[in-house]
Amino acid sequence: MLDLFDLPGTERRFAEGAVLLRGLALPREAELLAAVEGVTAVSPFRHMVTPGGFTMSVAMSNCGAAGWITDRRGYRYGAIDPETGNPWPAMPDVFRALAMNAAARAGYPGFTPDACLINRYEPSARMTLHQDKNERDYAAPIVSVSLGLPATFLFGGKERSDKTLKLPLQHGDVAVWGGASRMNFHGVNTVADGVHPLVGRRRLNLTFRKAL
Ligand code: MD3
Ligand code: FE
Repeated sequence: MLDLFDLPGTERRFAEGAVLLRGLALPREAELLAAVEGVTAVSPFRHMVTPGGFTMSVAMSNCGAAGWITDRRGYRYGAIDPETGNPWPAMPDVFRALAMNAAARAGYPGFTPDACLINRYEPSARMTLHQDKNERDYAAPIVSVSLGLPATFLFGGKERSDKTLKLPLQHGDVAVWGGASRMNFHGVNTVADGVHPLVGRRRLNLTFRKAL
């Protein structure tokens, strides 16, 4: 449902500590996409395996000092891309600048991300409800940037069984998750088929974290 609060340039605080900045990434869309291509040319997208043995439908890569990984041994952050054996690519300046600007607007002026997880959803991919618990410092917020195909984001509560708010996320939207919302369950509904004029047949999500 589109209303006045959902137009580009608006800011909506929809939960304690959670702020949605509609369209904040739009002025930098081309540079952001070029930076995703640069990172994933070095550390390609891959479908990781959960500790339970399931292959994720979302393909992932990382940049920054640390990257999020999962395999049969567990979930964790690491400095080395296990696929290449090399450090993750450096965080592009355009990534860091956007994340810091978004965090400052949302009330977190000192946020300096050291990890950026890049999620790629092709149509039919989804992310089931989970909490982000692998970061060392839960006082730091998480900043997320959505590019490409739209998706319905599910924002739950502190328990997996709590009811979820459905939030449509579009190309260019940025969200900041801190304070009381930092440990809420969240996920992404199955992405519907489509083609975005700039990004193609996929949704990209950048999540910036202070992991170390
Ligand atoms: C709310 N990614 O990578 S980003 C993830 O769209 C993840 O790819 C989703 O959840 C995506 O872990 C959602 C928005 C997000 C990220 C972290 C949160 C929302 C959050 C942490 C706490 C609460
Ligand atoms: Fe998450």
